[in-house]
Amino acid sequence: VEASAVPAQQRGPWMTFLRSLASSKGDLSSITAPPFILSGTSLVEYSKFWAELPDAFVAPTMILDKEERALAVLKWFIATLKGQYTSRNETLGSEKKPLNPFLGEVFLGKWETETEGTTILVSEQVSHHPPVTAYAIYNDIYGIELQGYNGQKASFATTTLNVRQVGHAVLYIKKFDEYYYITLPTLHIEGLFYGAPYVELEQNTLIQSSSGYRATIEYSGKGYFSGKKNTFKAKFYAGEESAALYTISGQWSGKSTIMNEHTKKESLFYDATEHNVVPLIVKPLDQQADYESRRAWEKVAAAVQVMDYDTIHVEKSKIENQQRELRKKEKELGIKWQRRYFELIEDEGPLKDLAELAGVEPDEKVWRFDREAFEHSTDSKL
Ligand code: CLR
Repeated sequence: VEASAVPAQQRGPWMTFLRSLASSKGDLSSITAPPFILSGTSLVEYSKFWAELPDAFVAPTMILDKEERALAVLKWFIATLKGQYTSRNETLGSEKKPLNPFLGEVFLGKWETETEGTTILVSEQVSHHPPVTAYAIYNDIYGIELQGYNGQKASFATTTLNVRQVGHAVLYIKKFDEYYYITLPTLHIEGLFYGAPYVELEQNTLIQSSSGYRATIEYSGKGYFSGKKNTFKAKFYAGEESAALYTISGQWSGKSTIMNEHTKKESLFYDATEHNVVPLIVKPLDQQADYESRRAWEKVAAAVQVMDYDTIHVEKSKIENQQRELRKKEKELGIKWQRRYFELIEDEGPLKDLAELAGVEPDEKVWRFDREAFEHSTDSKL
């Protein structure tokens, strides 16, 4: 028997939790987990992982050659994966169960760097059942903007939790009036049995540019492409051509190389170990609105820190009851919850065409950022 990371007193609850996962129907938010696996961070914060490397985020805007530019977009995307999928293991020791955002919960922040200036993040929980987070990240100096939304559909098989991501991201580069449609990988959680969960990516991501360039990224865990974890193999194509111009492969949490399929020359593509994330600047709690994530969850997060299950439960229930009251009121008044900075619209613009170009079923309705609404609110004073 392998050593378990589950604290001795929590082994019973942990087994109960695993069994509850097995019988849950796709909605991870409704499951109660033992305290040692909880994190005090809400899922609405996870949108920040798209731009914790502001230099990689704005880099494509400075490249005039469209092929090189599309490669820079691919590089930025690869660079985001380490933060997205391994940062909890690095900072908290294992993957954890994030707090389940409430409807209308908002997470705001900015990155300030010398070269890139200000990059802004607006993330909002736009749906509770099923959970959906929408976000916008933009840098006006360089004229680049990422918008997206995502939800998760889970299923459980023996000791693995499979998570399919719903939604997509769209990167827009103003100077070239260019869009990149990005699909999200499927993932699974390993190590559950031993109480040391971690994410493995599977299947693929597609990045389709309005310029015609297209990248497909295939993921695998340990032992498929090589004996290493977090590996990927990307193919980079021009237009409808079926022969790849480049093949990029390696570890997204480590080194990857790029091979020019024409010259067969190989060189370093990206080394994740050489780049440090830039911390997001978030307003102090006392200056945040009560619907801002860290302020709203302050007491729960503090209780998670000290694994005080009773307080976690009491404080969580307060938020849940408040939400129930709000929904009840809305029902009585026959009104709907107003999203703060995003709206659900019919997808008729360039994105629909891009999705079709990429060969993915376009979503009928998509969450789009209402920048004007954000800028007219006090929340925009970051
Ligand atoms: C959210 C969107 C981000 C990428 C991302 C990374 C990790 C994922 C998370 C998403 C969704 C929630 C998630 C998490 C890993 C574990 C966690 C699937 C997709 C689940 C809810 C936790 C299960 C509980 C066990 C760890 C015990 O861009």
